[in-house]
Amino acid sequence: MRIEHAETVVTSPGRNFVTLRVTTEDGITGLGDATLNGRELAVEACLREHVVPLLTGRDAARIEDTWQYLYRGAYWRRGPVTMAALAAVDTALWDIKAKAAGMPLYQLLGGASRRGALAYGHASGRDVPELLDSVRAHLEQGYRAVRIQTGVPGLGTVYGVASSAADGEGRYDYEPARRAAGGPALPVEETWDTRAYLRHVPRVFEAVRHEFGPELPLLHDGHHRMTPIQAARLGRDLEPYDLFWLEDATPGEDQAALRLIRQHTTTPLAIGEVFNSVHDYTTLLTERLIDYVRSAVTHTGGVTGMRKLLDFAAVYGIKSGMHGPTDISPVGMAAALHLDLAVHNFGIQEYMRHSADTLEVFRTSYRFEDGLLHPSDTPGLGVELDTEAARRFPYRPAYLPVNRLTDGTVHDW
Ligand code: GCO
Ligand code: MG
Repeated sequence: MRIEHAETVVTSPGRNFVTLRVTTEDGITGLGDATLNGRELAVEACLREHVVPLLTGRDAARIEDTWQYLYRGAYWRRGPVTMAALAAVDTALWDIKAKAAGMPLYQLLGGASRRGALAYGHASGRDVPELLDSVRAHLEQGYRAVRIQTGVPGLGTVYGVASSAADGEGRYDYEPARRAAGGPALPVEETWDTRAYLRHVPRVFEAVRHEFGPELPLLHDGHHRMTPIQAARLGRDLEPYDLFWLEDATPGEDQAALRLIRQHTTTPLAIGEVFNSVHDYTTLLTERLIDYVRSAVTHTGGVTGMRKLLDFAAVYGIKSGMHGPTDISPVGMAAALHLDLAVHNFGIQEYMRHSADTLEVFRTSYRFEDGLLHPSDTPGLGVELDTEAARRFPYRPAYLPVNRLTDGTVHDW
């Protein structure tokens, strides 16, 4: 099963995606997601210029060897660009292996450990009434867990709040990567005030629990904006509302910060969507400072990298909560779902529905039923790329927002 060729496909059906397509001599194709929001072409160039030339003629079946060859062999390790490129190759090779075996990927990962993966959706509103409507709409769509984000009084647009109400098919326009209106493609700038946020959030959760009762799993994303002591206070203030998790309370690269938060609160903690390797987690896991790992297959060296991370987390009783916003392509989402179904330490899966245009380019087979996601029994990942459709949506530069404090200081986003 030699690799005959590999190519990158960049397409923008509503948002940008980078996909690697690997083809073997016997005509089997595999797909890998290499999308890095706002830095898409850096990964595309890394693949095209430095990685794809190494693939031709390699044995597609030797996945671990190829992973090590690209990881160790490059000398320059880790980092989001490198690890997204590696992820795309790795995921494509798993897709090929599973197609060659005539099995859905989860079977090669050990088979199903559960009926399906509990998914959470993104409920949001500019104010509390709008948020409550959004939670209701998510429950009607079948979600059995929801993330709660709202606007903050006195601030303008705030991270995680959809910019429009749901469309006719229940999809929300939640897209953080945008471009400022008019002029060149520059990031949108937002204004932030942590004290106003800390005063507001507990009231929001009080309203949601009052309306929907104690059972519904509720999540919240702090998006790296607090100091450790602020995060400790928020975690403590939210304890009466029994969160499923508080995510990214502080900037992720400071692992020791989580010690302080942990000392003060029993609110479960999740972190890791901006991490790209098991080595980013060593303190967090060995000291049991978190409850869920948030990495994505797409940004963590693929199925192989993610499996290594999840097995390490399992030793400490820590569960998965894989990153799954719409900037993870349907290929990356499918790869996550196969792991979700197979690993023992599954926790929850983030799931936002992709736009109709995206689903025209990426033909998926995964299903969302009764709050659970299933990757389907289609051999491989179960996603096909329609290259004709992809060509109709050319790349369009867009950036994640820049966040500033009210005095203009650049703050974490
Ligand atoms: C999440 C994330 C996303 C990220 C986005 C950046 O929890 O889903 O925080 O909304 O901001 O993926 O590209
Ligand atoms: Mg997040």
